[in-house]
Amino acid sequence: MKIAIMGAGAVGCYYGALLALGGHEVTLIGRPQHVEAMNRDGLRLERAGESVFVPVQASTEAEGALDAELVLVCVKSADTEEAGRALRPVLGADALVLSLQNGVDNAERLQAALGRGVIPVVVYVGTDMAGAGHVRHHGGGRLVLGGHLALAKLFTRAGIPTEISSNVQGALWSKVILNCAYNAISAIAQMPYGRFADFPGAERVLRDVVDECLTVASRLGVTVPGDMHEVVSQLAVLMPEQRSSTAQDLARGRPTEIDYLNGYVVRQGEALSIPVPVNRTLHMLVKMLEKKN
Ligand code: KPL
Repeated sequence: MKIAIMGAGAVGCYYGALLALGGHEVTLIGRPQHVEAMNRDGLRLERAGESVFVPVQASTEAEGALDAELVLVCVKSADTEEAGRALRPVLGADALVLSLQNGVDNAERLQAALGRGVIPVVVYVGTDMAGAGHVRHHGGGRLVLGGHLALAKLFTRAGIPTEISSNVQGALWSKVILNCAYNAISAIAQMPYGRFADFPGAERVLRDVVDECLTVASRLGVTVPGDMHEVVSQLAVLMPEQRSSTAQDLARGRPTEIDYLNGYVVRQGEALSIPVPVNRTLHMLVKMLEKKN
């Protein structure tokens, strides 16, 4: 299948590599530095101590998605509308568009910018970019999506464990709660998840973040599946070497997605008059560090 991936960051490159290894014709659309490297050498995937160069196409332009049957949008949350506007004139009538992004409302925002339906996909993967066109995997990789059995099969066949959920909104909240718990702390401390547990008080802070988020979600009528305290403590076991995408963005002097993570929960909490002091503090500290950069 012809697949285009908008956003050649760590998430886009990781899934792009697996889909290309699974026999699909993959085009990654991203920044010139990554595009040049991928067109020259292929996309380098490092995982489980092995490194492979995967042949892919790469482009800096949305036109790279021409004729694509499937489009995975993996851009940062702040770039969702721009990606939608760029893709709109390019996509064929039958192209399926998926949002694989952090945050709760990207699929809706993308849908509005594109003028067509978008399937939200929840992504659980620990990755980073080790260099131009070079992605490293640190754990996880599971996707959760609503409905689409054929898509779930396509991903699973490419070695991407995929679950179907009848409660995608709950699944999106479950993921944003993980992000609220880990992203800011990992960014402020520039620390991998496996080291959180050593710090006295960290467990309590994580618990408070989760409780605040769950209160907001529940007042919005969202049922978050599973025991979120357990899910949060398991992430450090699943991805001990991972630093959050927020930590990676800050380290590179880039804007973070924090307004769509803890910042989103703070805005919802304010609108509902629910106190969210821990999320507010984490959000503010990351904004301060962003300004300092
Ligand atoms: O989504 C992530 C992120 O860093 O943004 C997790 C799953 C927390 C992995 O780092």
